[in-house]
This record gives sequence, structure tokens and C-alpha cells, in this order.
Amino acid sequence: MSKVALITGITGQDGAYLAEYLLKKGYIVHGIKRRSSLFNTERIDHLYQDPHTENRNFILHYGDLTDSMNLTRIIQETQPDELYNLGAMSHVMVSFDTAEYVANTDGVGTLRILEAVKLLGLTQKTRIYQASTSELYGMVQEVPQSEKTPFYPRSPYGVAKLYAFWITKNYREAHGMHASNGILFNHESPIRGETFVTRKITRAVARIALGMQDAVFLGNLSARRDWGHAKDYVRAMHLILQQDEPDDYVIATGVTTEIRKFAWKSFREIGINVEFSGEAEKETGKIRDIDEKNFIEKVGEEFLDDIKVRIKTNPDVVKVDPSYYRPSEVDLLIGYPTKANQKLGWKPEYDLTGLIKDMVNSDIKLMKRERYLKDGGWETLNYFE
Ligand code: NAP
Ligand code: G4F
Repeated sequence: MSKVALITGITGQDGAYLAEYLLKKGYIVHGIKRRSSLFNTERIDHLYQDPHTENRNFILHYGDLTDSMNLTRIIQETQPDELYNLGAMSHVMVSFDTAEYVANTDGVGTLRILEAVKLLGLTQKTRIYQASTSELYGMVQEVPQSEKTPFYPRSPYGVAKLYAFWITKNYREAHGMHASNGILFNHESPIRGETFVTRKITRAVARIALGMQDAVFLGNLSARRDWGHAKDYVRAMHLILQQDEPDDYVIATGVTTEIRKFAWKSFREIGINVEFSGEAEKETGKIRDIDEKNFIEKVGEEFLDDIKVRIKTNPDVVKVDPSYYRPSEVDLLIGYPTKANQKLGWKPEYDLTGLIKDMVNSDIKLMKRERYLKDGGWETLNYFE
């Protein structure tokens, strides 16, 4: 018989990849989505099945992590074997402005899920994955960070997730639940939200190459992150719930990179060489030269002349805007994923170069579509199909 999974945050980056992964494995997948005034299901539209489909294996439910009764009812109706709690307000900077909401959703929301499973008598049936985060390490107490490194969160998001981490561990110890934390370091993809720094950069690289934008404004260019591909990380989530015993695992690549270097590599992917100079707010990234063959191959010959003119007049493509600086920053994250490597047999398939290639190339396609739709109307759409 097919296993049943319930995913909160199904409309997000990880929810979409995880749903696709579990469906391929033969699961029946239920997802909780929030009601929104516009469609918010773009990442999972390719999985949608209308309610009249026979033997439907992908089913969406309206819900919210702030609504206990709604969560309890959905868990009762779906009786999941595996519950992945991925729903959260996941933007660190935004959490400084919405701290109470984040405590409620990301922190107490996790408690609501655990308590519902306990109340419904599902503690022996339902295994729970909690989307924990490297933001718990914040002002890092050790380099690299492992499951044994003490936590020191630096944002309302990090603090809310700290509560979620400990309440998950507590329900495991107090009530014998199969509840595990995946302490995931940053993971990105072509469907990453546009305001996280990686996607903001790869999207801007595409728009600058296509003449749709002059420059990208960023905050702290010196912060370092351990970036992996979301496709690799959802495999780890699944593996964590397949273990006989619940536990907590660091999921990371073990490599850390500055934001500045991520930007440099992203431009480089399409043949644009950028050089950084200046300090703090005065720092800029300027186009130094272009590898024309690479640019033509990745972007298209028709866009080359424009960018060549630009280099002569205004070569600044990266600028600093201090309004993106965080009230308290996490300067360095680098994970030590040996436990996951050894116990789960998990290894990432993508390295940073592969991740950037995937993101930049996808954004070039998307932005071309946007540009042509804006300029030329519907008939040009075929050009991309
Ligand atoms: P994401 O793209 O921002 O997706 C978050 C999901 O949560 C969306 O589906 C969102 O719905 C939903 N959500 C937000 N508020 C909710 C609420 N009140 N009730 C129910 N659902 C709500 O995040 P992600 O990158 O996929 O990350 C998935 C999880 O892993 C999150 O918990 C995040 O904090 C955690 N995490 C992420 C990373 C990373 O690098 N990506 C690393 C460590 C941990 P809408 O679509 O309606 O907004
Ligand atoms: O891309 P970010 O916004 O991701 P951040 O803050 O590391 O959080 C992400 O990863 C966490 C795991 O460690 C998740 F738990 C969390 O949900 C989220 O997915 O920022 C990365 C770094 C920061 O140091 C930030 O200060 O990039 C720096 N940065 C520089 N300029 C910027 C910008 N960040 C954003 N979002 N936008 C900028 O313009």
C-alpha cells in the first residue's frame, strides 16, 4: 500500500521539490496551502490533479500553521505516515519586522503540529520532519558547525526556529515520537524565492545581460554561506524519516562562499567578468570584459552589442545599498555533514558551480520570456517553446 505524506509549506521551494520526489516514489501526497488572493501554486501547478481524477495521489488542503483546529482536522483526515513541517515565514530580514507573527508560525506552529499528532493518538504511526536551520548557529560558536555546536540565533526567525527545534526534541523524548530535526544549511534552486540573495543575483544577472536592468543592489557582500541545491536537500529530508530511530542531522556541503564570490561566479557563468573594488558602502562590481563566445552561447548574439556599449558608459553592475544590512548579521556558516554522510548515506550531487549554472540558465530563459511578452505580445511566445 502507498505511504501517505503530509507537507506543510507545499507551495514553497522545498515543498514543491519534496512533493515531486515523494510522488515519484509512489507516495500519496497531501499538502497544506494558504488561501491567497492570487494563485500561489506556481511551483506545484505541474503536479495538480483535479478533484475528479481517479486514484488521485496529490491533494491540496487549505490551512495555516497559526490555526490549530484546521491542522488537527487535516491530520485526522489524512492520517499521514510521514509529516514534513516545511511551512514558515522563512525570510530572515523580514522576521525583524514581523517578529510576533514569525514566533507564532515558525515556533508555535511546530508545537501545534506535534500536539495534534499526539492528541489524535498518532504518535506511533506518524513520523515528523521539522525544517530546522543553520540560522540556529547565528553567531557561530564553532567552525564548522555540527550537531554538537551550541546555538546562538541572531534574528527573530532564528529564535522562533530554536523553539521549534527544542519542542520537536522534547516531544521525541517525552512522548516517544519519531520526530526529527533536519538542520539544513542554505539551499537554493531555480525556484528559490526572488528576494533571497542567490536568486536575487541570478535573476539580476539574466536581466542585466538582456538589457532589462542596469545593476543589482545588495547588502553585506562579505557574509559567507554554505550553499547546496534544494533537490539534494529534499532527498535528505526523506532519508531522515526512513531511519529506525529519530534524530537530528546537519545537512550541508561543507564549503562556504562569500556573497561577492557568488555574484562573480554568476556573471562569469554567462561570460561576463566582474571586478570588485572599493570598501563597504562604496564597493562596486564593474564589468571588466566579456568572453563573447560564452555570452553568445548562453545569452544570444542579439544581446551582445548592447552589453558592449554598456561596458563603455556604465560598467557598474553590483552596488551596495546599506538598507539591506541586517540589524544583527550571521557572518559565516559552514556545515559539518559527516553524520548525515555516514548514517544516512547522503551526499549532495550538485556543487556550487552546478547550482549557479542551473539557476542562471533558468533565469535567462524566464527573463527572455518576460522580455518578449512585454515587448512583443503573444505570438513571440512560441519562440521559447
Ligand atoms: P519558502 O520557499 O519560503 O516556503 C515557505 C512555505 O511556507 C510556503 O509554502 C509558504 O506559503 C508557507 N507558509 C508561510 N507561512 C505559513 C503559515 N502561516 N501557515 C502555513 N504555511 C505557511 O521556504 P523554503 O526555502 O522552501 O524552506 C522550507 C522550510 O525550510 C522553511 O521552514 C524554512 O524556514 C526552512 N529552511 C530553509 C532553508 C533554505 O535555505 N531554503 C534552510 C533551512 C531551513 P506561501 O507560498 O503561501 O507563502
Ligand atoms: O539569501 P539570504 O536572505 O538567506 P539567509 O538569511 O541565510 O536565510 C536563508 O537560509 C537559512 C539557512 O541558513 C534559512 F533558514 C532561511 O529560511 C533562508 O532560507 O541571505 C544570505 C546572506 C545574508 O548574510 C545577507 O545579509 O546574504 C546577505 N545579503 C547581502 N545582500 C543579502 C543581500 N540577502 C538578501 N536577502 N538580499 C540582499 O540584497
